[in-house]
Amino acid sequence: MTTRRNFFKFTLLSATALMPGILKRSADLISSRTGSDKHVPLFLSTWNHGMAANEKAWAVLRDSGQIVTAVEEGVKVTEADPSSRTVGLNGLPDREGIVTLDASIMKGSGECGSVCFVRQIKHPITLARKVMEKTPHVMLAGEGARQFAISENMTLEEEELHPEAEAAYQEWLREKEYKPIINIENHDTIGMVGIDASGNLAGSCTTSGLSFKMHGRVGDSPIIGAGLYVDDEVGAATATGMGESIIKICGSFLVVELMRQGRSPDEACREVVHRLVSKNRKDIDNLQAGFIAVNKDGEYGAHAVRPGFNFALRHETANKMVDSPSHFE
Ligand code: SD4
Repeated sequence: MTTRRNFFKFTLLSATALMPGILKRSADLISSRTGSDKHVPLFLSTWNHGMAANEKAWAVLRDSGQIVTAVEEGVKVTEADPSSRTVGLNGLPDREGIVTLDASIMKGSGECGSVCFVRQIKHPITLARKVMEKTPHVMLAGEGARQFAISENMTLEEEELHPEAEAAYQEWLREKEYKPIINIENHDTIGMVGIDASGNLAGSCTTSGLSFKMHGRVGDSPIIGAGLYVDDEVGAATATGMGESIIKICGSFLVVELMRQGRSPDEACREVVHRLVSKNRKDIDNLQAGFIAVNKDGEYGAHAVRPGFNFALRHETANKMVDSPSHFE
């Protein structure tokens, strides 16, 4: 089990690694193999909102030693952010003007939980964790998820669109065109993967999904293996972008399985994006999707369909945004 000591064990390890000769030799070895350094603890989160989420996750891991709590608390920052139109209840609604949320959480041991098509819940990631820990199930949907939240004494929020979401919805109603927009505007899920100093992994993923989607539409984010997959023996991956394209290839599971076969996180993400492109030829001009991954050694990587995808990286010596490589230039 992860303990607070595990977090600090890392500091000792990094201090050792800072011995000049060792650092140089191991850095050369690693970069020739994968292009990414090894770091534990480490957090990766999709898009710019990942910076604040990683910061929170880092502090929670430091204070609690619990990697699963860290990835839950990290993405809760985004879920509660009033400026987010893509995560949480301030997100853009579906075609009926209703915000419906998807979220999942997974531990490297294989335990997982998720909720989809859920309304009025400020922190769907917490509800997903409750599904994982308090039910014999993996996934609860819609009204059933809401009823479970009530039974867990979670507060139901008023269904009132954020004024900016309301304005965007009114604008959309004028044309009622269902045409997903590439990148930032329409694809801004937060997916986070993390590893502690002992190699315990966890991941979380939460979203309001595609804006103006059909009522009842569920994306990849709450589907274990599509939007998120974690295995302590191998690594963890999460996805963002057009959920339909990610579901079709079991994207995050595939990233982890390719790492199991020996690919670096970078190589695995690249190969999965390649697969996604080849299986989604019909829609490829209108879609973006991206993956981030970490392996059990603390190497990380990412790849996207097209430029514009970035992710937040947090480890002992880095706290920054990184631009992902992409299939198309
Ligand atoms: C979905 N994958 O619902 C989500 C949307 C997304 O960044 O990732 N936005 O399809």
